[in-house]
Amino acid sequence: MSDKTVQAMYDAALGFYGEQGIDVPAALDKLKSMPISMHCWQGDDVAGFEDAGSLDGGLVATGNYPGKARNGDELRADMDKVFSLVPGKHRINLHAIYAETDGKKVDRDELGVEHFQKWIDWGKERGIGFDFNPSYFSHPKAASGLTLTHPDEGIRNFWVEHGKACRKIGAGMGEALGTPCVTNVWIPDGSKDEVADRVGPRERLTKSLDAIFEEEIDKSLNLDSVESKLFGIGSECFVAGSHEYYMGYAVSRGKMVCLDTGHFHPTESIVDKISSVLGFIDEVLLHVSRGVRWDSDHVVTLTDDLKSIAREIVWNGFEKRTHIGLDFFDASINRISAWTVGIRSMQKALLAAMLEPKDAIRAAESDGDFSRRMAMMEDAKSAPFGAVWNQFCVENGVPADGEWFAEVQQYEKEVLSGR
Ligand code: RNT
Ligand code: ZN
Repeated sequence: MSDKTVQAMYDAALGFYGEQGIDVPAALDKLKSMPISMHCWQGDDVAGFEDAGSLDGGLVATGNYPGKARNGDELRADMDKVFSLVPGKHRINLHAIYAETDGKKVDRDELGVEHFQKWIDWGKERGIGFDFNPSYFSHPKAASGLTLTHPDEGIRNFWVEHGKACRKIGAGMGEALGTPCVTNVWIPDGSKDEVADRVGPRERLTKSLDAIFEEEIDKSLNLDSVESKLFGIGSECFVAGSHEYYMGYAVSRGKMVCLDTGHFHPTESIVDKISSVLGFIDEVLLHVSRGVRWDSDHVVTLTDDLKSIAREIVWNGFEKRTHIGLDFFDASINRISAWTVGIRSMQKALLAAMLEPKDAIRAAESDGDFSRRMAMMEDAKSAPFGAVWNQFCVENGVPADGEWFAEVQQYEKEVLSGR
């Protein structure tokens, strides 16, 4: 689509939204101020740089599309490519297994911010913020599937030290980049089959977490978050870090919860959870994913569920209290394309929500006129937000819909095919 067509469609859309009293430029300003935290692990199927062997912890990346990043430089180049295809300024979400140690073996309990210097330098140049995650998987000491709940104190302590090290790394990144780093704890700990003791593992988890969080860290540098899960591959019958567990933990300790869209019952959406948890904790982290029949971590697309999540954030003014991160890993398609679709879809969902006639729909609701509410909600679904989106892309110097994929193909030909 030519820039001229984009402009003509935008002008028509301005008329459409203007008639409803919706301020489109204000929506675009707001959208521009909302970073999406781009997860590094889509770039290499959660492999990391440790040479740790195969992925575990119940995480599964299926497919073997060629061209995956093999080191930090390649991963950063791929992420730069994505940044050139998505409007606005975003963040990067790193896992501890993406440390760069110059060929030296540095175990996870010994990692420091210096092992992320290349990432930090790169982030500084781009003026972006980072988020971080301890990696409690793909390691000999996690081979049993247990980490912070492990009955062996030595192993548990190793993972506690890893957690402490990661918060310090998070704070170092926050300091270097001038924006707090959200450090999110997710552990795989659970059991494939029925357990005889559900209390012991949770008591050990609480002790481990309390030890990890013992040191106070300035919230302007690092923010702690804990991520629950209903079940995983290999932990079908029991997961120690359930939603209720972490909800209680977060409320009692002043931490954030991470709501991963794939971590609940397959038909359960996180839509209702956002306003529920924000009634009791200050901020929430989202891991936006797309579970298909299970926590399959498909690429995020513009589904009704995604639109409802965006509406919850935007209609309630939760933009500053919600940290939006993506969490998916599809190895069956071009990875640059996967990331680009995920980020653009998330942004489109936010934009669509901003352009909906929220006040008029809420007025229908408070009048008790549910026919009018439904009529307005349905009509809003075919409003021309796509025209506004394309203008936003052009204004921000990135390709509009229908244009960006050719650039991915070109990059695949020139860069990825040589790997
Ligand atoms: C696993 C969690 C976790 C991971 C990443 C790699 O089920 O969703 O967030 O996907 O940390
Ligand atoms: Zn997640």
